[in-house]
Amino acid sequence: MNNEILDKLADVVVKGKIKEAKPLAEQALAAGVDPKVIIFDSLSKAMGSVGQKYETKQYFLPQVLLAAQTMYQALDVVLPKMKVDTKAKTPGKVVLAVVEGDVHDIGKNIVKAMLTGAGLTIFDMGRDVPVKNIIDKCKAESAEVLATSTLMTPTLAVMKEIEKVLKEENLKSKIKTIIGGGATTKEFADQIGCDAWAYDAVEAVQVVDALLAE
Ligand code: B12
Repeated sequence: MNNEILDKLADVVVKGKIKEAKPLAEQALAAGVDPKVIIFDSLSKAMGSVGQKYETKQYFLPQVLLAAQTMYQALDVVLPKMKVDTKAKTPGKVVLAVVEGDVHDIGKNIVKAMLTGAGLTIFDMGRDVPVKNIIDKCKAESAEVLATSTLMTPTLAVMKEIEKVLKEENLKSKIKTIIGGGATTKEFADQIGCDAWAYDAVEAVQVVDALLAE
């Protein structure tokens, strides 16, 4: 029964049936499905198949955009209900942003919800954020962690630039950095001198907590 709702919800996202997303997400919650299961086993998987359809040219940008909007309709009801089991052991301030040149923000917003749920203070700068604004915010808030994401290969260069500026301004000892998003890897994070990398929003909570404890 629950699997049926989750499959239906995924199908609604893939097909961009925007009006059906909220009621179905509410139905899943009412049936007692864990919000994390809805997000990771249904919604995120659906976006994965949307991505595949885009790659194989079955879908074009308008369909991808509609799917993203449909996912956001569901996230609107699911994210506020999410309970995070791992509470951060150390309190801390985290600046979060999608780097300049990239507008993909669904994953970043899931990360934000998880980190907030873990009890951390998040300064969400949104998407397509210039390096200078990110660095200024870190300084203004005396943030302990800077978390950035990108889903696109060309904008990986911006992450490298962020590390360069942090080094030039002698901020590396004050601010720990973590990156994530489909275009990033642990190897890339190591290569540019980033402190950490996380695969998904669940791992992000554990890794940020570990960074704060250092
Ligand atoms: C939805 C989508 C869009 C939507 C975005 C809507 C929005 N508000 O986000 C729209 C239609 C706007 C879009 C536009 C474009 N897109 Co697009 N898009 C996608 C798609 C299908 C899904 C992304 C998604 O939301 N996934 C679901 C979320 C939940 O997953 P996620 O973001 O990966 O997040 C998880 C983890 O990565 C991680 N994570 C995420 N953020 C962070 C942050 C931190 C700090 C940490 C630790 C972890 C973390 O945790 C998250 C949850 O567990 C992907 C395909 C794919 N396979 O990813 C292509 C994809 C990312 N897009 C792509 C491209 C090329 C574009 C365009 C350039 C297309 C164009 N020609 O205009 C534009 C980009 C414009 C720009 N300047 O940014 C390419 C990128 C290729 C590359 N490697 O460079 C992809 C991979 C598709 C493809 N195969 O070609 N896109």
